[in-house]
Amino acid sequence: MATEQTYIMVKPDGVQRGLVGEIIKRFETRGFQLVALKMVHASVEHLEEHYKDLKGKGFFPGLIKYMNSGPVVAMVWQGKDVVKQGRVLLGATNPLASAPGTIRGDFAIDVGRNICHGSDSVESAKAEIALWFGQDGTISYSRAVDAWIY
Ligand code: FUP
Repeated sequence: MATEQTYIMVKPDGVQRGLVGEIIKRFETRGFQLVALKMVHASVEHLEEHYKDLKGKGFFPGLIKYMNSGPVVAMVWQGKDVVKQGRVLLGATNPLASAPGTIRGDFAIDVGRNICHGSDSVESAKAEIALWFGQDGTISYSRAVDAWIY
């Protein structure tokens, strides 16, 4: 059983545009397992910690304001190579490079309104899961369907 985990988040524009179910569906139907989920209106401090690597970038204040503008859906997905595969499902950050068939390629045209976030490495996934779900943790459960996925 693959136990790699990634942090996936539907951003405020994804929630407002009614894309939560669509994004969950793409991870579920690919075969990944949902092991944590919550809706949260994150504080500025929490979002500054999440995006601390981008502090100093010109778009940082706007990014924090946008992310703080409404609730997000925070999730942890588990499965084989889920960190890299999650990024593939999301599509490229640059809208000009996000291919049709990916979430961003199908639903976003502006880098500042790109509807979803996914961890970019196993290390950052661990840090992001701890930041967003540290107090709650994730759920461990078996699925009969995994025998058909792996
Ligand atoms: P990603 O890992 O795909 O979320 O991309 P980054 O970590 O490089 O950027 C985080 C977020 O910053 C992006 F989702 C959108 C925002 N951003 C901008 O608003 N403008 C930019 O030029 C680059 C990123």
